[in-house]
Amino acid sequence: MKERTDCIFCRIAAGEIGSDLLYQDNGIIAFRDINPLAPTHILIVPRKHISSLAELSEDEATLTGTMVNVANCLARSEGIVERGYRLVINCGREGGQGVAHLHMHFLGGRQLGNQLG
Ligand code: DGP
Repeated sequence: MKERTDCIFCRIAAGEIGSDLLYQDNGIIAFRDINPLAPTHILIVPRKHISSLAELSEDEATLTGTMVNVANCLARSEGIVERGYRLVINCGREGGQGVAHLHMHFLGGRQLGNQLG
């Protein structure tokens, strides 16, 4: 799969940059966030370079469901499936997206606040 040499998540997916990898298959990788906002903070990332949710084509939309499946598996392996967790996808500048490669945040392990915005 062609990765972007200027994209940090493509480089992590290619194994060029180390990460605390928790899951990988042909399409998805998951690794711990370098700047965790909760005891469990994992990034679920498609290997394919898609710059944001807004760039996801109709054909690729099922990828988000696959990412949710990975999140549910991680919730079990992290032992927090009963306590609960939160999935977040930031999209674009006003959506708070910093890294221009589609990713889902998996947050858990503490009581998360009610405020979303
Ligand atoms: P966002 O703001 O939604 O684009 O979140 C990007 C997240 O990516 C942010 O929480 C920090 C994380 N991150 C950035 N660079 C790296 C890295 O090199 N390694 C890891 N593990 N996480 C990173």
